[in-house]
Amino acid sequence: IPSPRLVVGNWKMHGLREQSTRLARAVAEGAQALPDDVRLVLCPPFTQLASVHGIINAAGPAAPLCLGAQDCHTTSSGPHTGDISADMLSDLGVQYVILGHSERRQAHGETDALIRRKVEAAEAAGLIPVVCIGETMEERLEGRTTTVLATQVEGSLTDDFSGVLAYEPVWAIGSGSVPPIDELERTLSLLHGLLQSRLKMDDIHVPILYGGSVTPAQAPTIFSIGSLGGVLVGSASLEAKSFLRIAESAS
Ligand code: G2H
Repeated sequence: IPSPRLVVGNWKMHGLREQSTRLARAVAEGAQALPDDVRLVLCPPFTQLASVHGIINAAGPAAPLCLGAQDCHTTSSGPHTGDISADMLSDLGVQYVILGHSERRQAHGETDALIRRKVEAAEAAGLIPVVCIGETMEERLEGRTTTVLATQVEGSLTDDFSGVLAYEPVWAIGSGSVPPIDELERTLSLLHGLLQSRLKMDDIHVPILYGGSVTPAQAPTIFSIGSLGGVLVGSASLEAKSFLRIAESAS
């Protein structure tokens, strides 16, 4: 079992000040009781990063809490209206950044090549990229899952990638259904193999997370896969109790 296991909360575009503060405080309080081998990463929208950072700081260095963002630009500064760079995130105390989420691939036309440039920017700024990949329902039904994942691993990672890979089947996101556990197990070993052939390093340390409709009820089954590095949680991370229950089953 990879240690620590990561439980990443992707808040997406949710949370005004009061709600975000309340959520982060409740998670920080509950996190004190978590075992040592679990690490929580809170990824609020850009606007709430500073206040969530304050709450994580107040919890103290022993708390298993980190701050993450949901995207970054490919360059460190410049004439890019509305964009946020990895350096700006790092300057705010951010440690992780989600890149290539399927919602960005779909709504913003993000390609593997663009995501790879974002990964390079994140790495240069000292952030840990959490790169999302996953097949759509159409691709799955056509039996193209392996090819799609291989293309995404090939195109969106750097040669010496040492961040985190998140497998998020697009059809499972926000749908309430997760892949059958034996299928998920097979996909994880496929991904381990793809990483071995993609990365130009002898020693590969890339935790693989699962994301897509992770709930407290399903978490124990998902975490029963020994090689799983953690989970990426969307809607269930918006409620402290459910997020913490998921984290409890990671150990
Ligand atoms: C997948 C996941 C978090 P949810 O997007 O990245 O969201 O858990 O709501 O399916």
